[in-house]
Amino acid sequence: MLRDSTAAASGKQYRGPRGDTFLRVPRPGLAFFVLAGGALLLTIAAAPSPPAIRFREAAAAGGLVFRLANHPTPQKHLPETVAGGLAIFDYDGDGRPDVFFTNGAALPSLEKESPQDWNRLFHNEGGMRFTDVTERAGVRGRGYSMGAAAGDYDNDGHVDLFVAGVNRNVLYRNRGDGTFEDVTERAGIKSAVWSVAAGWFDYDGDGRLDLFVVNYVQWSPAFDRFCGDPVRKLRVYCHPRYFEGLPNTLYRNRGDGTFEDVSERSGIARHVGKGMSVAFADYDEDGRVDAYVTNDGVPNFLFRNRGDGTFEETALRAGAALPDRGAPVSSMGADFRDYDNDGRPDVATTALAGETFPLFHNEGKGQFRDATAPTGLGALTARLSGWGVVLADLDNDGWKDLFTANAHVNDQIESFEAARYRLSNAVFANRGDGTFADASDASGVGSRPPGAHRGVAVADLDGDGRLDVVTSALGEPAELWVNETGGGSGWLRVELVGTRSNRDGIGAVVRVGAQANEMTTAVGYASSSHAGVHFGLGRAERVDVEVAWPSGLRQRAAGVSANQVLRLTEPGDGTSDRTLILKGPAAH
Ligand SMILES: [Ca+2]
Ligand SMILES: [Ca+2]
Ligand SMILES: [Ca+2]
Ligand SMILES: [Ca+2]
Repeated sequence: MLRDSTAAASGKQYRGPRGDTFLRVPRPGLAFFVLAGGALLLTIAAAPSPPAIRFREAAAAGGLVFRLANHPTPQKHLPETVAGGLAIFDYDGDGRPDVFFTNGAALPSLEKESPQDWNRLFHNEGGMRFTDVTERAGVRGRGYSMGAAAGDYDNDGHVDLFVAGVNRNVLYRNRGDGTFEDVTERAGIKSAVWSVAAGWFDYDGDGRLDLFVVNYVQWSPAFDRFCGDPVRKLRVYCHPRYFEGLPNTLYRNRGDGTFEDVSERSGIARHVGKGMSVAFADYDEDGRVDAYVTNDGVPNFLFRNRGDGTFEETALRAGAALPDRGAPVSSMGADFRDYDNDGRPDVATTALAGETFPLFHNEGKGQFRDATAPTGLGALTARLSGWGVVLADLDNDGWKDLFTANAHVNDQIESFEAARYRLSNAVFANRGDGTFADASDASGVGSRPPGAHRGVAVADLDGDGRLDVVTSALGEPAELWVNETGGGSGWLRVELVGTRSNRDGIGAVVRVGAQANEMTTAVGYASSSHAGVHFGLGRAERVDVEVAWPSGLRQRAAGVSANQVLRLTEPGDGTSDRTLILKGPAAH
Protein backbone atom coordinates (compact mmCIF):
# COMPACT_ATOMS: atom_id res chain seq x y z
CA MET A 1 0.00 0.00 0.00
CA LEU A 2 1.06 3.54 -0.65
CA ARG A 3 1.88 4.88 2.77
CA ASP A 4 4.07 7.77 1.72
CA SER A 5 2.59 8.77 -1.55
CA THR A 6 4.46 11.46 -3.40
CA ALA A 7 1.48 11.95 -5.66
CA ALA A 8 -0.86 13.33 -3.05
CA ALA A 9 -1.20 16.53 -5.04
CA SER A 10 -3.48 14.72 -7.44
CA GLY A 11 -5.78 13.28 -4.82
CA LYS A 12 -6.35 13.00 -1.11
CA GLN A 13 -5.20 10.22 1.11
CA TYR A 14 -7.78 8.35 3.10
CA ARG A 15 -7.61 5.60 5.61
CA GLY A 16 -8.65 2.33 4.04
CA PRO A 17 -10.85 -0.39 5.42
CA ARG A 18 -7.85 -2.24 6.81
CA GLY A 19 -6.22 0.78 8.37
CA ASP A 20 -3.87 1.53 5.51
CA THR A 21 -3.83 4.83 3.71
CA PHE A 22 -4.53 5.07 0.05
CA LEU A 23 -4.90 7.60 -2.66
CA ARG A 24 -8.41 8.20 -3.86
CA VAL A 25 -8.88 9.48 -7.36
CA PRO A 26 -11.31 12.38 -7.31
CA ARG A 27 -14.43 11.86 -9.30
CA PRO A 28 -16.27 14.80 -10.76
CA GLY A 29 -19.66 15.45 -9.25
CA LEU A 30 -19.15 13.26 -6.20
CA ALA A 31 -18.28 14.12 -2.65
CA PHE A 32 -16.57 11.58 -0.41
CA PHE A 33 -17.12 11.03 3.27
CA VAL A 34 -15.05 8.65 5.30
CA LEU A 35 -16.69 7.29 8.41
CA ALA A 36 -14.79 6.43 11.54
CA GLY A 37 -15.66 2.77 11.14
CA GLY A 38 -13.94 2.70 7.81
CA ALA A 39 -17.03 2.47 5.63
CA LEU A 40 -17.03 4.76 2.64
CA LEU A 41 -20.13 6.71 1.74
CA LEU A 42 -20.68 8.62 -1.44
CA THR A 43 -23.27 11.26 -2.01
CA ILE A 44 -24.10 12.79 -5.33
CA ALA A 45 -23.47 16.50 -5.36
CA ALA A 46 -25.22 18.88 -7.70
CA ALA A 47 -22.59 18.72 -10.38
CA PRO A 48 -22.45 17.17 -13.84
CA SER A 49 -22.03 13.40 -13.85
CA PRO A 50 -19.07 11.85 -15.67
CA PRO A 51 -19.33 11.56 -19.44
CA ALA A 52 -21.36 8.57 -20.58
CA ILE A 53 -19.55 5.53 -21.94
CA ARG A 54 -19.74 5.66 -25.72
CA PHE A 55 -18.85 3.04 -28.32
CA ARG A 56 -18.87 3.02 -32.11
CA GLU A 57 -18.91 -0.28 -34.01
CA ALA A 58 -16.10 -0.34 -36.58
CA ALA A 59 -15.21 -3.95 -37.42
CA ALA A 60 -16.00 -3.85 -41.14
CA ALA A 61 -14.65 -0.33 -41.53
CA GLY A 62 -11.36 -1.42 -40.03
CA GLY A 63 -10.98 -4.68 -41.91
CA LEU A 64 -11.64 -6.83 -38.84
CA VAL A 65 -13.93 -9.03 -40.89
CA PHE A 66 -14.60 -12.37 -39.25
CA ARG A 67 -17.69 -14.53 -39.27
CA LEU A 68 -17.80 -17.40 -36.78
CA ALA A 69 -18.66 -20.61 -38.67
CA ASN A 70 -20.36 -22.65 -35.95
CA HIS A 71 -21.94 -25.05 -38.48
CA PRO A 72 -25.46 -25.41 -37.07
CA THR A 73 -27.02 -28.79 -37.87
CA PRO A 74 -30.53 -30.26 -37.54
CA GLN A 75 -29.04 -32.72 -35.02
CA LYS A 76 -28.22 -29.80 -32.71
CA HIS A 77 -24.69 -30.92 -31.93
CA LEU A 78 -23.79 -29.19 -28.69
CA PRO A 79 -20.48 -27.60 -29.79
CA GLU A 80 -22.40 -25.46 -32.30
CA THR A 81 -23.82 -23.28 -29.59
CA VAL A 82 -20.85 -22.84 -27.26
CA ALA A 83 -18.14 -21.72 -29.72
CA GLY A 84 -16.63 -18.28 -29.93
CA GLY A 85 -13.55 -17.62 -27.78
CA LEU A 86 -11.06 -15.01 -28.93
CA ALA A 87 -7.74 -13.55 -27.87
CA ILE A 88 -6.22 -10.09 -28.04
CA PHE A 89 -2.42 -10.06 -27.78
CA ASP A 90 0.51 -8.37 -29.45
CA TYR A 91 1.92 -11.31 -31.39
CA ASP A 92 4.57 -9.31 -33.26
CA GLY A 93 5.71 -7.05 -30.45
CA ASP A 94 5.04 -3.78 -32.29
CA GLY A 95 3.16 -2.38 -29.31
CA ARG A 96 -0.24 -2.72 -30.93
CA PRO A 97 -2.54 -5.52 -29.70
CA ASP A 98 -3.65 -7.94 -32.43
CA VAL A 99 -6.84 -10.01 -32.56
CA PHE A 100 -7.23 -13.80 -32.86
CA PHE A 101 -10.57 -15.55 -33.35
CA THR A 102 -11.26 -19.25 -32.84
CA ASN A 103 -13.55 -20.81 -35.41
CA GLY A 104 -15.70 -23.90 -35.83
CA ALA A 105 -15.54 -26.89 -38.14
CA ALA A 106 -17.86 -29.16 -40.03
CA LEU A 107 -20.08 -31.47 -38.00
CA PRO A 108 -20.01 -34.34 -37.33
CA SER A 109 -16.52 -34.59 -38.88
CA LEU A 110 -14.99 -31.93 -36.59
CA GLU A 111 -12.70 -30.99 -39.49
CA LYS A 112 -12.05 -27.54 -40.88
CA GLU A 113 -13.12 -28.03 -44.47
CA SER A 114 -12.63 -24.60 -45.99
CA PRO A 115 -11.02 -21.22 -45.26
CA GLN A 116 -14.38 -20.18 -43.77
CA ASP A 117 -13.59 -22.54 -40.91
CA TRP A 118 -10.09 -21.31 -40.21
CA ASN A 119 -9.19 -19.60 -37.00
CA ARG A 120 -8.12 -16.06 -37.90
CA LEU A 121 -5.38 -13.73 -36.77
CA PHE A 122 -5.64 -10.04 -37.59
CA HIS A 123 -2.63 -7.76 -37.39
CA ASN A 124 -3.33 -4.34 -35.89
CA GLU A 125 -1.94 -1.78 -38.34
CA GLY A 126 -2.79 1.18 -36.12
CA GLY A 127 -5.64 3.63 -36.53
CA MET A 128 -8.18 0.83 -36.06
CA ARG A 129 -7.09 -0.88 -39.31
CA PHE A 130 -6.57 -4.63 -39.33
CA THR A 131 -5.03 -7.09 -41.81
CA ASP A 132 -5.71 -10.82 -41.92
CA VAL A 133 -2.35 -12.55 -41.41
CA THR A 134 -3.67 -16.05 -40.67
CA GLU A 135 -1.81 -17.86 -43.42
CA ARG A 136 1.50 -16.08 -42.96
CA ALA A 137 1.35 -16.67 -39.22
CA GLY A 138 0.38 -20.32 -39.62
CA VAL A 139 -2.54 -20.33 -37.19
CA ARG A 140 -5.46 -21.52 -39.30
CA GLY A 141 -5.82 -24.39 -36.87
CA ARG A 142 -7.34 -27.82 -36.85
CA GLY A 143 -10.63 -29.18 -35.61
CA TYR A 144 -13.52 -27.44 -33.93
CA SER A 145 -11.89 -24.68 -31.92
CA MET A 146 -13.48 -23.10 -28.86
CA GLY A 147 -11.23 -20.99 -26.71
CA ALA A 148 -7.95 -19.12 -26.78
CA ALA A 149 -5.33 -18.30 -24.14
CA ALA A 150 -2.35 -16.02 -24.81
CA GLY A 151 0.79 -16.20 -22.67
CA ASP A 152 4.56 -16.32 -23.09
CA TYR A 153 5.12 -19.80 -21.69
CA ASP A 154 8.78 -20.02 -22.71
CA ASN A 155 9.71 -16.56 -21.42
CA ASP A 156 11.34 -15.48 -24.70
CA GLY A 157 9.40 -12.24 -24.98
CA HIS A 158 7.09 -13.49 -27.73
CA VAL A 159 3.53 -14.21 -26.64
CA ASP A 160 2.44 -17.77 -27.38
CA LEU A 161 -1.06 -19.09 -27.95
CA PHE A 162 -3.06 -22.07 -26.75
CA VAL A 163 -6.25 -22.96 -28.60
CA ALA A 164 -8.80 -25.19 -26.84
CA GLY A 165 -11.19 -27.28 -28.90
CA VAL A 166 -13.43 -30.30 -29.20
CA ASN A 167 -11.13 -33.29 -28.65
CA ARG A 168 -8.28 -31.26 -30.16
CA ASN A 169 -6.12 -28.74 -28.35
CA VAL A 170 -3.28 -26.87 -30.05
CA LEU A 171 -0.30 -25.11 -28.51
CA TYR A 172 1.48 -22.59 -30.74
CA ARG A 173 4.93 -21.30 -29.93
CA ASN A 174 5.50 -17.79 -31.22
CA ARG A 175 8.76 -17.90 -33.17
CA GLY A 176 9.16 -14.13 -32.95
CA ASP A 177 9.28 -13.63 -36.71
CA GLY A 178 5.54 -13.25 -37.20
CA THR A 179 4.95 -16.99 -37.43
CA PHE A 180 3.85 -19.70 -35.02
CA GLU A 181 4.93 -23.30 -34.65
CA ASP A 182 2.48 -26.04 -33.64
CA VAL A 183 4.28 -27.66 -30.69
CA THR A 184 1.27 -29.51 -29.25
CA GLU A 185 2.69 -33.03 -29.42
CA ARG A 186 6.25 -32.13 -28.53
CA ALA A 187 4.99 -30.18 -25.54
CA GLY A 188 2.94 -33.12 -24.30
CA ILE A 189 -0.45 -31.42 -24.57
CA LYS A 190 -3.30 -33.89 -24.86
CA SER A 191 -6.35 -33.70 -27.08
CA ALA A 192 -8.56 -36.28 -25.48
CA VAL A 193 -11.73 -34.48 -24.46
CA TRP A 194 -13.78 -31.41 -25.21
CA SER A 195 -11.95 -28.36 -23.87
CA VAL A 196 -13.74 -25.03 -24.00
CA ALA A 197 -11.34 -22.59 -22.39
CA ALA A 198 -7.89 -22.28 -20.91
CA GLY A 199 -5.70 -19.88 -19.01
CA TRP A 200 -2.04 -19.33 -18.18
CA PHE A 201 -0.83 -18.86 -14.62
CA ASP A 202 2.25 -19.78 -12.61
CA TYR A 203 0.73 -21.88 -9.85
CA ASP A 204 4.01 -23.18 -8.41
CA GLY A 205 5.89 -19.89 -8.54
CA ASP A 206 8.89 -21.14 -10.51
CA GLY A 207 8.71 -18.29 -13.03
CA ARG A 208 7.18 -20.42 -15.77
CA LEU A 209 3.58 -20.19 -16.88
CA ASP A 210 1.50 -23.29 -16.36
CA LEU A 211 -1.64 -24.12 -18.29
CA PHE A 212 -5.10 -24.67 -16.86
CA VAL A 213 -7.44 -26.27 -19.41
CA VAL A 214 -11.18 -26.10 -18.77
CA ASN A 215 -13.05 -29.19 -19.93
CA TYR A 216 -16.78 -29.20 -20.56
CA VAL A 217 -18.72 -32.47 -20.94
CA GLN A 218 -18.42 -35.93 -22.45
CA TRP A 219 -19.78 -35.64 -25.94
CA SER A 220 -19.17 -37.28 -29.27
CA PRO A 221 -20.65 -36.67 -32.72
CA ALA A 222 -22.52 -39.97 -32.26
CA PHE A 223 -24.66 -38.42 -29.53
CA ASP A 224 -28.10 -38.13 -31.11
CA ARG A 225 -30.63 -37.76 -28.33
CA PHE A 226 -33.68 -35.72 -29.28
CA CYS A 227 -34.20 -32.86 -26.87
CA GLY A 228 -37.06 -30.42 -27.25
CA ASP A 229 -40.67 -30.76 -28.23
CA PRO A 230 -41.27 -33.75 -30.53
CA VAL A 231 -44.90 -32.79 -31.11
CA ARG A 232 -43.94 -29.43 -32.50
CA LYS A 233 -40.82 -30.95 -34.04
CA LEU A 234 -38.76 -28.37 -32.22
CA ARG A 235 -35.35 -29.80 -31.57
CA VAL A 236 -33.09 -27.92 -29.19
CA TYR A 237 -29.59 -28.29 -27.77
CA CYS A 238 -29.73 -30.80 -24.96
CA HIS A 239 -29.33 -29.38 -21.48
CA PRO A 240 -25.94 -30.13 -19.92
CA ARG A 241 -27.66 -32.50 -17.47
CA TYR A 242 -27.84 -35.03 -20.32
CA PHE A 243 -24.04 -35.16 -20.44
CA GLU A 244 -21.46 -36.43 -18.00
CA GLY A 245 -19.10 -33.79 -16.71
CA LEU A 246 -15.32 -33.78 -16.89
CA PRO A 247 -12.45 -32.86 -14.62
CA ASN A 248 -10.19 -30.02 -15.71
CA THR A 249 -6.57 -30.46 -16.73
CA LEU A 250 -3.53 -28.77 -15.22
CA TYR A 251 -0.20 -28.81 -17.02
CA ARG A 252 2.99 -27.89 -15.21
CA ASN A 253 5.55 -26.13 -17.37
CA ARG A 254 8.84 -28.02 -17.05
CA GLY A 255 10.80 -25.17 -18.62
CA ASP A 256 12.23 -27.28 -21.43
CA GLY A 257 9.34 -26.78 -23.83
CA THR A 258 7.35 -29.67 -22.39
CA PHE A 259 4.51 -29.89 -19.93
CA GLU A 260 3.68 -32.45 -17.28
CA ASP A 261 0.05 -33.36 -16.67
CA VAL A 262 -0.33 -32.74 -12.93
CA SER A 263 -4.12 -32.88 -12.85
CA GLU A 264 -4.12 -35.82 -10.45
CA ARG A 265 -1.18 -34.84 -8.29
CA SER A 266 -2.43 -31.29 -7.85
CA GLY A 267 -5.93 -32.38 -6.85
CA ILE A 268 -7.55 -30.59 -9.79
CA ALA A 269 -8.77 -33.85 -11.37
CA ARG A 270 -10.64 -34.81 -8.22
CA HIS A 271 -13.39 -32.37 -9.13
CA VAL A 272 -15.75 -33.15 -11.99
CA GLY A 273 -17.61 -30.18 -13.42
CA LYS A 274 -18.95 -28.84 -16.68
CA GLY A 275 -16.37 -26.13 -17.16
CA MET A 276 -16.80 -23.13 -19.41
CA SER A 277 -14.23 -20.54 -18.34
CA VAL A 278 -11.41 -19.86 -15.92
CA ALA A 279 -10.19 -16.67 -14.27
CA PHE A 280 -7.28 -16.16 -11.88
CA ALA A 281 -6.61 -14.01 -8.85
CA ASP A 282 -5.18 -14.38 -5.36
CA TYR A 283 -8.52 -14.12 -3.60
CA ASP A 284 -7.28 -14.95 -0.10
CA GLU A 285 -4.22 -12.68 -0.29
CA ASP A 286 -1.70 -15.34 0.66
CA GLY A 287 0.53 -14.49 -2.29
CA ARG A 288 -0.46 -17.53 -4.31
CA VAL A 289 -2.71 -17.21 -7.34
CA ASP A 290 -6.00 -19.12 -7.25
CA ALA A 291 -8.36 -20.24 -10.03
CA TYR A 292 -12.09 -19.69 -10.44
CA VAL A 293 -13.88 -22.01 -12.88
CA THR A 294 -17.45 -21.51 -14.09
CA ASN A 295 -19.54 -24.65 -14.51
CA ASP A 296 -22.65 -25.03 -16.62
CA GLY A 297 -25.60 -25.98 -14.43
CA VAL A 298 -23.52 -27.25 -11.51
CA PRO A 299 -21.72 -25.30 -8.76
CA ASN A 300 -18.68 -23.28 -9.79
CA PHE A 301 -15.19 -24.14 -8.56
CA LEU A 302 -12.74 -22.03 -6.64
CA PHE A 303 -9.38 -23.77 -6.54
CA ARG A 304 -7.37 -22.38 -3.65
CA ASN A 305 -3.66 -22.73 -4.27
CA ARG A 306 -2.12 -24.34 -1.20
CA GLY A 307 1.38 -23.38 -2.30
CA ASP A 308 2.68 -26.96 -2.18
CA GLY A 309 1.65 -27.88 -5.71
CA THR A 310 -1.88 -28.84 -4.71
CA PHE A 311 -5.25 -27.13 -4.69
CA GLU A 312 -8.31 -27.38 -2.51
CA GLU A 313 -11.72 -26.68 -3.99
CA THR A 314 -13.30 -24.11 -1.68
CA ALA A 315 -16.11 -22.51 -3.68
CA LEU A 316 -19.00 -23.64 -1.51
CA ARG A 317 -17.23 -22.88 1.74
CA ALA A 318 -16.07 -19.52 0.39
CA GLY A 319 -19.57 -18.58 -0.77
CA ALA A 320 -18.56 -18.31 -4.42
CA ALA A 321 -20.06 -21.50 -5.86
CA LEU A 322 -23.71 -20.48 -6.07
CA PRO A 323 -25.89 -17.40 -5.89
CA ASP A 324 -27.76 -16.87 -2.62
CA ARG A 325 -30.81 -18.71 -3.95
CA GLY A 326 -28.76 -21.87 -3.54
CA ALA A 327 -29.37 -23.36 -6.97
CA PRO A 328 -26.58 -23.59 -9.53
CA VAL A 329 -26.94 -21.48 -12.66
CA SER A 330 -25.72 -21.84 -16.23
CA SER A 331 -22.45 -20.06 -15.54
CA MET A 332 -20.65 -19.03 -18.72
CA GLY A 333 -17.89 -16.43 -18.54
CA ALA A 334 -16.02 -14.99 -15.58
CA ASP A 335 -13.71 -12.12 -14.71
CA PHE A 336 -11.87 -11.99 -11.39
CA ARG A 337 -11.09 -8.38 -10.43
CA ASP A 338 -11.83 -5.77 -7.79
CA TYR A 339 -14.91 -3.77 -8.80
CA ASP A 340 -15.39 -1.68 -5.62
CA ASN A 341 -11.79 -0.59 -5.01
CA ASP A 342 -11.45 -2.29 -1.64
CA GLY A 343 -8.33 -3.97 -2.94
CA ARG A 344 -9.69 -7.50 -3.12
CA PRO A 345 -10.57 -9.34 -6.33
CA ASP A 346 -14.28 -10.08 -6.87
CA VAL A 347 -15.87 -12.51 -9.34
CA ALA A 348 -18.23 -11.37 -12.10
CA THR A 349 -20.03 -14.08 -14.07
CA THR A 350 -22.75 -14.46 -16.67
CA ALA A 351 -25.69 -16.87 -16.90
CA LEU A 352 -29.02 -17.33 -18.66
CA ALA A 353 -32.31 -15.44 -18.58
CA GLY A 354 -33.99 -15.65 -15.17
CA GLU A 355 -30.72 -16.48 -13.42
CA THR A 356 -29.17 -12.96 -13.38
CA PHE A 357 -25.41 -12.43 -13.86
CA PRO A 358 -24.08 -13.41 -10.43
CA LEU A 359 -21.47 -11.11 -8.88
CA PHE A 360 -19.53 -12.39 -5.88
CA HIS A 361 -18.02 -9.75 -3.62
CA ASN A 362 -14.78 -10.67 -1.87
CA GLU A 363 -15.32 -9.90 1.81
CA GLY A 364 -11.78 -10.76 2.85
CA LYS A 365 -10.57 -13.73 4.89
CA GLY A 366 -11.35 -15.99 1.96
CA GLN A 367 -15.08 -15.31 1.98
CA PHE A 368 -17.42 -14.05 -0.74
CA ARG A 369 -20.91 -12.61 -0.57
CA ASP A 370 -23.51 -12.69 -3.35
CA ALA A 371 -23.63 -9.02 -4.36
CA THR A 372 -25.82 -9.43 -7.41
CA ALA A 373 -28.91 -7.79 -5.93
CA PRO A 374 -27.28 -5.05 -3.83
CA THR A 375 -25.19 -3.84 -6.77
CA GLY A 376 -28.31 -3.53 -8.90
CA LEU A 377 -27.11 -6.18 -11.32
CA GLY A 378 -29.86 -8.57 -10.26
CA ALA A 379 -32.59 -6.38 -11.61
CA LEU A 380 -30.51 -5.19 -14.57
CA THR A 381 -29.59 -8.68 -15.80
CA ALA A 382 -32.60 -10.82 -14.82
CA ARG A 383 -33.91 -10.86 -18.38
CA LEU A 384 -30.53 -11.15 -20.05
CA SER A 385 -28.47 -14.14 -21.10
CA GLY A 386 -24.73 -13.64 -21.30
CA TRP A 387 -21.45 -15.32 -22.19
CA GLY A 388 -18.38 -13.13 -22.24
CA VAL A 389 -17.87 -10.71 -19.34
CA VAL A 390 -15.11 -8.24 -18.58
CA LEU A 391 -14.60 -5.93 -15.61
CA ALA A 392 -12.77 -2.97 -17.12
CA ASP A 393 -12.79 0.78 -16.58
CA LEU A 394 -14.45 1.84 -19.81
CA ASP A 395 -14.80 5.54 -18.93
CA ASN A 396 -11.49 5.92 -17.05
CA ASP A 397 -13.16 7.26 -13.91
CA GLY A 398 -11.27 4.87 -11.66
CA TRP A 399 -14.07 2.32 -11.32
CA LYS A 400 -14.25 -0.87 -13.34
CA ASP A 401 -17.38 -1.21 -15.44
CA LEU A 402 -18.94 -4.36 -16.89
CA PHE A 403 -19.24 -5.30 -20.54
CA THR A 404 -21.14 -8.48 -21.33
CA ALA A 405 -21.52 -10.33 -24.65
CA ASN A 406 -25.13 -11.45 -24.68
CA ALA A 407 -27.37 -14.13 -26.19
CA HIS A 408 -29.20 -17.22 -25.03
CA VAL A 409 -27.72 -20.70 -25.49
CA ASN A 410 -30.91 -22.09 -27.05
CA ASP A 411 -31.69 -20.75 -30.52
CA GLN A 412 -35.30 -21.98 -30.11
CA ILE A 413 -35.81 -20.40 -26.70
CA GLU A 414 -38.47 -18.04 -28.00
CA SER A 415 -40.72 -21.06 -28.70
CA PHE A 416 -40.48 -22.13 -25.06
CA GLU A 417 -39.96 -19.08 -22.86
CA ALA A 418 -40.43 -15.35 -22.81
CA ALA A 419 -36.71 -14.91 -23.44
CA ARG A 420 -34.87 -13.74 -26.54
CA TYR A 421 -32.15 -15.71 -28.32
CA ARG A 422 -30.30 -12.90 -30.06
CA LEU A 423 -29.44 -9.99 -27.82
CA SER A 424 -27.46 -6.80 -27.90
CA ASN A 425 -24.37 -6.61 -25.74
CA ALA A 426 -24.63 -4.76 -22.46
CA VAL A 427 -22.62 -2.11 -20.62
CA PHE A 428 -23.06 -1.57 -16.90
CA ALA A 429 -21.40 1.57 -15.60
CA ASN A 430 -19.88 1.35 -12.15
CA ARG A 431 -21.30 4.25 -10.14
CA GLY A 432 -18.50 4.10 -7.59
CA ASP A 433 -20.93 3.59 -4.73
CA GLY A 434 -21.16 -0.17 -4.96
CA THR A 435 -23.85 -0.16 -7.64
CA PHE A 436 -23.99 -0.41 -11.41
CA ALA A 437 -26.20 1.47 -13.87
CA ASP A 438 -27.36 0.14 -17.22
CA ALA A 439 -25.45 2.14 -19.82
CA SER A 440 -26.20 -0.20 -22.71
CA ASP A 441 -28.45 2.06 -24.76
CA ALA A 442 -26.56 5.26 -24.06
CA SER A 443 -23.25 3.57 -24.93
CA GLY A 444 -24.38 2.66 -28.44
CA VAL A 445 -23.92 -1.13 -28.12
CA GLY A 446 -27.62 -1.48 -28.83
CA SER A 447 -27.16 0.21 -32.19
CA ARG A 448 -26.32 -3.07 -33.90
CA PRO A 449 -28.92 -5.75 -34.60
CA PRO A 450 -29.05 -8.29 -31.75
CA GLY A 451 -26.73 -11.26 -32.21
CA ALA A 452 -25.76 -14.65 -30.80
CA HIS A 453 -22.79 -13.14 -28.97
CA ARG A 454 -20.26 -15.37 -27.24
CA GLY A 455 -16.64 -14.28 -26.67
CA VAL A 456 -15.34 -10.91 -25.54
CA ALA A 457 -11.88 -9.45 -25.08
CA VAL A 458 -10.77 -5.93 -24.25
CA ALA A 459 -7.70 -3.83 -25.01
CA ASP A 460 -6.79 -0.30 -26.03
CA LEU A 461 -6.49 -1.14 -29.70
CA ASP A 462 -5.74 2.36 -31.02
CA GLY A 463 -3.56 3.59 -28.17
CA ASP A 464 -5.78 6.50 -27.18
CA GLY A 465 -6.08 5.37 -23.57
CA ARG A 466 -9.64 4.15 -23.88
CA LEU A 467 -10.39 0.42 -23.72
CA ASP A 468 -11.94 -1.03 -26.85
CA VAL A 469 -13.93 -4.25 -26.97
CA VAL A 470 -14.12 -7.11 -29.50
CA THR A 471 -16.95 -9.64 -29.41
CA SER A 472 -17.73 -12.76 -31.43
CA ALA A 473 -21.15 -14.08 -32.45
CA LEU A 474 -22.32 -17.41 -33.85
CA GLY A 475 -22.76 -17.28 -37.62
CA GLU A 476 -22.44 -13.53 -37.56
CA PRO A 477 -19.69 -10.95 -37.94
CA ALA A 478 -17.46 -10.18 -35.00
CA GLU A 479 -17.94 -6.70 -33.57
CA LEU A 480 -15.30 -4.11 -32.81
CA TRP A 481 -16.49 -1.56 -30.30
CA VAL A 482 -14.28 1.49 -30.50
CA ASN A 483 -14.38 3.43 -27.24
CA GLU A 484 -15.26 7.06 -27.91
CA THR A 485 -16.09 8.09 -24.36
CA GLY A 486 -15.48 11.81 -23.91
CA GLY A 487 -14.46 13.81 -20.91
CA GLY A 488 -10.73 13.44 -21.14
CA SER A 489 -10.28 11.33 -18.01
CA GLY A 490 -6.72 10.22 -17.48
CA TRP A 491 -5.42 6.68 -17.80
CA LEU A 492 -2.35 4.57 -17.28
CA ARG A 493 -1.40 1.26 -18.79
CA VAL A 494 1.14 -0.76 -16.85
CA GLU A 495 3.08 -3.30 -18.88
CA LEU A 496 5.15 -5.78 -16.94
CA VAL A 497 8.37 -7.50 -17.89
CA GLY A 498 9.09 -10.25 -15.41
CA THR A 499 12.64 -11.46 -14.78
CA ARG A 500 12.38 -13.65 -11.67
CA SER A 501 8.66 -14.00 -12.26
CA ASN A 502 7.25 -15.19 -15.57
CA ARG A 503 8.06 -12.82 -18.44
CA ASP A 504 4.44 -11.64 -18.75
CA GLY A 505 4.14 -10.84 -15.05
CA ILE A 506 0.94 -12.90 -15.00
CA GLY A 507 -0.24 -13.15 -11.41
CA ALA A 508 1.11 -9.73 -10.46
CA VAL A 509 -1.22 -7.37 -8.65
CA VAL A 510 -0.84 -3.74 -9.66
CA ARG A 511 -2.11 -1.00 -7.34
CA VAL A 512 -2.70 2.62 -8.28
CA GLY A 513 -4.12 4.51 -5.34
CA ALA A 514 -7.15 2.61 -4.09
CA GLN A 515 -7.39 0.64 -7.30
CA ALA A 516 -6.08 -2.86 -7.69
CA ASN A 517 -5.98 -4.91 -10.85
CA GLU A 518 -4.58 -8.28 -11.80
CA MET A 519 -2.15 -9.08 -14.57
CA THR A 520 -4.08 -11.94 -16.07
CA THR A 521 -5.00 -12.78 -19.63
CA ALA A 522 -7.93 -15.10 -18.84
CA VAL A 523 -11.14 -13.16 -19.28
CA GLY A 524 -14.66 -13.30 -20.58
CA TYR A 525 -15.90 -16.51 -22.07
CA ALA A 526 -13.12 -18.80 -23.34
CA SER A 527 -11.23 -15.64 -24.20
CA SER A 528 -7.98 -13.87 -23.46
CA SER A 529 -6.92 -10.23 -23.15
CA HIS A 530 -3.15 -9.75 -23.08
CA ALA A 531 -2.61 -6.01 -23.18
CA GLY A 532 -1.10 -4.83 -19.90
CA VAL A 533 -2.99 -3.65 -16.84
CA HIS A 534 -5.21 -0.66 -17.51
CA PHE A 535 -6.19 2.02 -15.00
CA GLY A 536 -8.60 4.90 -15.37
CA LEU A 537 -7.30 7.87 -13.39
CA GLY A 538 -10.16 10.35 -13.51
CA ARG A 539 -8.60 13.79 -13.03
CA ALA A 540 -5.44 12.60 -11.32
CA GLU A 541 -2.36 13.83 -13.15
CA ARG A 542 0.26 11.90 -11.24
CA VAL A 543 -0.10 8.64 -9.37
CA ASP A 544 1.97 6.11 -7.48
CA VAL A 545 2.13 2.61 -8.86
CA GLU A 546 2.93 -0.48 -6.85
CA VAL A 547 3.46 -3.92 -8.32
CA ALA A 548 3.35 -7.08 -6.23
CA TRP A 549 5.21 -9.51 -8.48
CA PRO A 550 4.51 -13.24 -8.33
CA SER A 551 8.08 -13.68 -7.07
CA GLY A 552 7.10 -11.82 -3.92
CA LEU A 553 9.09 -8.77 -4.90
CA ARG A 554 7.40 -5.39 -4.58
CA GLN A 555 8.20 -2.57 -6.93
CA ARG A 556 7.09 1.02 -6.77
CA ALA A 557 7.01 3.85 -9.24
CA ALA A 558 6.19 7.19 -7.63
CA GLY A 559 4.73 10.27 -9.26
CA VAL A 560 3.95 8.61 -12.56
CA SER A 561 2.29 10.94 -15.05
CA ALA A 562 -1.13 10.05 -16.39
CA ASN A 563 -1.85 9.16 -20.01
CA GLN A 564 1.05 6.90 -20.80
CA VAL A 565 2.23 3.33 -20.94
CA LEU A 566 4.46 2.51 -17.98
CA ARG A 567 6.65 -0.46 -18.69
CA LEU A 568 8.11 -1.88 -15.50
CA THR A 569 10.85 -4.48 -15.55
CA GLU A 570 11.11 -6.62 -12.46
CA PRO A 571 14.39 -5.91 -10.67
CA GLY A 572 16.83 -8.75 -11.24
CA ASP A 573 18.85 -10.90 -8.89
CA GLY A 574 21.51 -8.22 -8.59
CA THR A 575 19.09 -5.87 -6.91
CA SER A 576 19.33 -6.09 -3.17
CA ASP A 577 16.71 -3.46 -2.45
CA ARG A 578 13.34 -5.07 -2.84
CA THR A 579 11.73 -1.74 -3.59
CA LEU A 580 12.76 0.12 -6.68
CA ILE A 581 11.41 3.54 -7.50
CA LEU A 582 11.57 4.54 -11.09
CA LYS A 583 11.53 8.26 -11.66
CA GLY A 584 9.51 9.74 -14.44
CA PRO A 585 7.75 8.22 -17.39
CA ALA A 586 8.88 5.01 -18.97
CA ALA A 587 6.56 5.10 -21.92
CA HIS A 588 7.40 3.39 -25.15
CA1 LIG B 1 0.92 -6.09 -32.88
CA1 LIG C 1 7.16 -17.34 -26.18
CA1 LIG D 1 -4.26 -17.49 -2.84
CA1 LIG E 1 -15.68 3.30 -14.96
